[in-house]
Amino acid sequence: TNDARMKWWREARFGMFIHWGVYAVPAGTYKGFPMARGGGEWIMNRSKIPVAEYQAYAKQFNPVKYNAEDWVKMAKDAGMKYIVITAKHHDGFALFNSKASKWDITDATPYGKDLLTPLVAACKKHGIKLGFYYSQAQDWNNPGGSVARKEMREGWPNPDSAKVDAYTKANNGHFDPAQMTQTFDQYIDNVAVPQVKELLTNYGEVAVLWWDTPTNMTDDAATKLQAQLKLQPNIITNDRLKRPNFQGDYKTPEQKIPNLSELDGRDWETCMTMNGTWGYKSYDHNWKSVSTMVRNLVDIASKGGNYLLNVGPTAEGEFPAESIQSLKGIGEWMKVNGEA
Ligand code: JFZ
Repeated sequence: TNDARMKWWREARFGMFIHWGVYAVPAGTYKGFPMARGGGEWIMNRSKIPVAEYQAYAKQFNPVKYNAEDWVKMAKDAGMKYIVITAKHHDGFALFNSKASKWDITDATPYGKDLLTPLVAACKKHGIKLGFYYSQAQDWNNPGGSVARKEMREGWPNPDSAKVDAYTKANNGHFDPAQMTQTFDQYIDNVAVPQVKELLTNYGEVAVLWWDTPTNMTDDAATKLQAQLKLQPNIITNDRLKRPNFQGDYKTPEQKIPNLSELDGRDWETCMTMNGTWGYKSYDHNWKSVSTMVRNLVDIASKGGNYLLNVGPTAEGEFPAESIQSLKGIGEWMKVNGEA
């Protein structure tokens, strides 16, 4: 039953979100200009970086310091019970070896090795559940993927911004002709569905499928994606595949903790950043204190929700030092006050 499937998740209370990808290379700065606001993972869209130029960043994505077991231990020591990692974010880059696209870790980077495989092994070893975030609709590099219409504003500098804005308006958010050599339906059939199939086939048990931003999503495409979930009978999904017809198993208030009056009996998970960005930004020092994060966790747990707290690793494969410190601090509180 639903209750049996949801049992571990309802008891978990606390998980780690990981936003990791090629955007960790520019780390929030394009052509010398830092993004004025917004997550570092959005830099390609915000600054309208051409496809070829953005893909060149992958040549510098070489996370030789990545140690999946260290990451899992840090999560576990903080009291977290599960991890959700961006298998593919809106930039379309797959952290895994995908046959459906060459815009992946094995074909596009000097590192050349699947990044999910060691994480799967480490999670299994330490009893941590692992889920995959997959940007099903937005994909700024694989042709046919949708592109949220974000206008260029002050703070996302691009010398051609007026021209780029006009083009973007005329082309449903796309800012490079290379993004439009396939239709959205072709993207769904040729990239999204095969990649979701890969994720649900090649990595053992997948605890969560975390969809995001259903830009231009159709019921038809959502139905095709949802059908893949049969590959993992116990998988749990969030509510971002497509609204309103695909509700998933739980709601995802973002960066906010609901009031008691807003709770409607559905399961929910609040995701939050430790600073102001999801993907690594070299200059974001707006870190939340350990006591703020502990208070958030207690507030959320007391209302029956889960807290998914984000870390944005660097292109070398390390957690920011401040995140490591905070995880330790939360772990110390948990040792005294948490349940085993
Ligand atoms: C999305 C992404 O665009 C973002 O990069 C990050 O991955 C985040 C976790 O999810 O951003 C959203 C999605 C939903 C809302 C706001 C931002 N929302 O429902 O308010």
